[in-house]
Amino acid sequence: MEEGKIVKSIAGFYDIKSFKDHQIYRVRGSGKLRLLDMKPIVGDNVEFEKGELIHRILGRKNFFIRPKIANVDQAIVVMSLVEPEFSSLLVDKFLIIIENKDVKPIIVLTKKDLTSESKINFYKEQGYDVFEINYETNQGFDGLKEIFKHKTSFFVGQTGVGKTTLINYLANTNFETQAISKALNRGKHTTREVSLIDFNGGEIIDTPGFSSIEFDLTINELPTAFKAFREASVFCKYRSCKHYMESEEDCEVKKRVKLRIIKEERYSNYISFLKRLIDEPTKY
Ligand SMILES: Nc1nc2c(ncn2[C@@H]2O[C@H](COP(=O)(O)OP(=O)(O)O)[C@@H](O)[C@H]2O)c(=O)[nH]1
Ligand SMILES: [Mg+2]
Ligand SMILES: [Zn+2]
Repeated sequence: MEEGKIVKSIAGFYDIKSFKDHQIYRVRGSGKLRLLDMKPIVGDNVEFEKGELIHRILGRKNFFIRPKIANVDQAIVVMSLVEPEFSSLLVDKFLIIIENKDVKPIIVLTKKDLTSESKINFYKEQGYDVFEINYETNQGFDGLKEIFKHKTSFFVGQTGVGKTTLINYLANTNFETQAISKALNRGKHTTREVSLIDFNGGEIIDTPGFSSIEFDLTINELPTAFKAFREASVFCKYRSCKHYMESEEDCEVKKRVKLRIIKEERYSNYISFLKRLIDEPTKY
């Protein structure tokens, strides 16, 4: 028996990179695993037999439902300053999902060449690692390649923000970018094959065709999902404080919003997530 990491999943078969010889072996998922309702996913560390079967999935440190990936160290949240229009609500939606899983987020703001707008300080002030990149002037890239060292990273962001362009730039790959004009793409089959690519001593997870990640938070998780809220909520008077109702006195989150430690805009994004979960607890 050998151990390795699933780097690709193709219709019931898996490509596994052996920890021993670093070669790729194609194997099937075993029937036993199927009965256990444990489907191996890209990023899983597994016990396998060469050319045969996956026998066991080793412990997952985290996983995402859509795209299906496991054992992620960090998520690169890509957002354009323009085209498509910048949205702090969308960035916060990605951040709250990622931070709830204790995965480190890194924000990359693109299309600086098209605008004088800047959002770098907005996120720096909130304690994030953030890059605002300009391919025209080559500004904003300092230290960006280094963050990938020995880490498994994936990219998230809506279509058109420049995820593929960034991956190609960093990893010298040649994945197909998509001009915004959707008409050209109509009827075209878009691949959704998730795979791991070696990069800078770590791995980048390529998730083509995924423009979002599943909002899998419950209403009980939401109040402590943002790292900044999790830290504050320790000091809220009520243990299950949702940082929202009038009746929730001595709420540290509300206090920190007043003191501008937590940004007003972040708080109102939080309230809108909360309200949607209250209205439709099962469906975001
Ligand atoms: N002007 C400008 N265009 C960009 C930038 N990044 C990406 N693009 C363009 O935006 C479009 C979408 O990029 P793509 O990488 O396919 O976005 P994805 O859907 O997030 O993978 C393409 O036409 C890219 O050439 C940027 O920083 N500045
Ligand atoms: Mg793309
Ligand atoms: Zn509170």
